[in-house]
This record gives sequence, structure tokens and C-alpha cells, in this order.
Amino acid sequence: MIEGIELLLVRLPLVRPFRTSFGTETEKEAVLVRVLGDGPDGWGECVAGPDPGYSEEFNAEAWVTLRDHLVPDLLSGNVSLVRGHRMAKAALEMALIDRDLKGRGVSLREHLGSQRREVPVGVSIGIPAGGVAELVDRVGEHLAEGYRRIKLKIEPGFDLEAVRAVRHEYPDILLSVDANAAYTPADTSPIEALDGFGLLMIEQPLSHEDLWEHARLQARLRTPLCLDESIRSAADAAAALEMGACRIINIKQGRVGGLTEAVRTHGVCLRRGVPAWCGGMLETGLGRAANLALASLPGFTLPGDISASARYFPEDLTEPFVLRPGGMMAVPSGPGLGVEPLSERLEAMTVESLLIRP
Ligand code: NPG
Repeated sequence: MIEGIELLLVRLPLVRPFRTSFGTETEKEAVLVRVLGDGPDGWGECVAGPDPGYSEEFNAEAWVTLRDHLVPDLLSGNVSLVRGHRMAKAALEMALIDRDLKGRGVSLREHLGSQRREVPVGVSIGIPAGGVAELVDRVGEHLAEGYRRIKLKIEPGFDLEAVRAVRHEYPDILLSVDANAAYTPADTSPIEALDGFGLLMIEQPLSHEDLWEHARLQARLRTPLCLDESIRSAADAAAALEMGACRIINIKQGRVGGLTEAVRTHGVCLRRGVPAWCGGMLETGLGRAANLALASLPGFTLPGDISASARYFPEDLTEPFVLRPGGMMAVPSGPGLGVEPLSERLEAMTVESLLIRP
């Protein structure tokens, strides 16, 4: 029996500001969902941010969508007719799955049917205030820590020079770039200029809603394009691959509406032999636990954006995740997500909470 569902808004300081082409985050703000009843609590984390810069979803609307629609629909047993709002749906789904699995003593990894107990991971480096020189230093630090793939955030004016400098220093590393939709079909020359640097992929150069212009661009490039923002479902992934819009897919459970749809999206890639990897949204330990379980599925053939807690937060919400030798991270093996928020931290980081009863 579900006795209530609690929504919590939490804020965690970041170790350093994270700048992308769409904005800068200095702290992590997230909506958490806690399902209460007999048996263990279930926890879910919404991947939306404070502003609609990455996609149309953001925390204030996710809160209202959960409070006024998704949670009441669930508690009253009505079929939910909410369109879109995938990140809000994903958070609720995660909490329900976590509770169910904890009650049955099954880990999310086992539930997904995965064999791998650790996964190779990479790190995503925001656009540094100190420009290219600072970027090259940061790449060196993360390589020394053991990360297996480096991803650079780029935007018009911070692209070619940055890639050239990093490649000059590190000619052989697995290196990719991510534009977060910052370029336009009218001028793709900065992207085409990156084609000769042996990049593993160029992620989401064009609009967050586009497939067609990406297909036209991919036809002119040797480097694989990877789509992130444009892929909101398994069906989107199939369409993108069918039309040649990309050759690699970034899978984020929040972006596609939950773990179930993420597994379906992974299936689309696996059946076609298309490389996939698990994206990250600066999640706290809760969301990262889900990402690690997802990334342990066999179709995730490239290192994910899943880094150790210390790369994001002075203090994580859960026991910290650490990097293992060889740039690997352990997939949690405990029931459900395999992690819990630490109660003292949760209390200190919660800025708002609301308990909704049936
Ligand atoms: O390691 O979690 C991480 C961050 C990886 O670069 C990363 N995420 O565009 O994929 C992205 C980007 C992002 C971060 C997007 C925060 C939206 C919010």
C-alpha cells in the first residue's frame, strides 16, 4: 500500500560552476520523489534543472506536474493522460521501481538483467572561465584520475582552438565534444572544421528538436554525430538512425521518460549494432545509481558521463561514488537503486517539501 508520496526540492553546492552553451550552473537543484508506505521508501530523482535551457522541462514545472497531475493520478488509480513532461514522469517511475525492488530484495542491475558489475566512465568538462589553457590543465587532471573518455563542452567561439589544443597535448585519448544545440544549419563550418581531429563523436551540434538537418550534416562528416536532446524516445532513436541523423546515441533515462523507455531505446541501438552510452545531468548519488545500473546493459558500449561524486559535489546526497582503478565505477548491488539519501545531508539540502496523501 502506498500511503503517500513526498516531493522534495534539494540544492547541493557544486565543486565548481558547470558552464555549457546554454548556461552556467553553480549549484545542483533537483526535485526528489519519495514513495512511502509499508516496507522501504522508494526514491527517484528528476534530472531537470532550474531553467528550461537544456529542454523545455525545469524544476518548478516538474514540481507542479508531479503535484497536480502525475502523483494524484497514481494515487487515485486513474490512467494518466499527461503528454510530455518526461523528466517528471521518469522521477516518479524511478521511485516506484526503487520501492518495488527494495521490497523484493532485488537490485536494479539484476532487475534490468545485466551481468556487468562495473562500467567504464568518462568525464564531461564545462567551458572553463580560464579558457583553453585551463581546459588543457583540467583534461590532464581528469586523465590522471583515470577517466576513460574526455568530453569537452563547446560553443561558437570556443570550439576549434580548444579541440586543437587538447589534441595537441593528448593525441591518442578518447575525446568527444558536445555543443548542446549551439550551432545552426546556416553555418556548420565550425563543426566541419572539427572533422579532422579523430574525435570519437560530435554531440548534438544542431537544434534540440532536429533530426533532418543532423542527417544532412552527418552525410558531410567522417566523425560520427551523437544525438542527445533530439532523442526523446525509443521511436525517436529508431527514426534518427533510419534517416542517418547520427551514428551514436546518448541515452538518459530522464530525457526519454524513465528507465523503462531507456531500456527500450537501448534495445533499438543494440539490435542495430549502434554504439550507445549513458548521459549524465549532474545527478546526485540517487540518479547516478540509476545511471550506473542502466549503463551496465550490454548495448552501452562507450564510457558514460558518470563520474565520481567528488567531481560534482563537496558532499553528495548519498555515500560518495568513487572511481576505481582503470576508470571504472561499481554498479550498486544493493536492493533497488542500492543507495539511500543520508538523512542529515537530506535535511540540510532540502529547501521545500510536500507530502501528498491519497
Ligand atoms: O557528468 O553528469 C555529468 C554531466 C554530463 O555534460 C554533461 N551533461 O548536456 O549532457 C549534457 C550535460 C548536462 C548537464 C545537461 C546538466 C543538462 C544539465
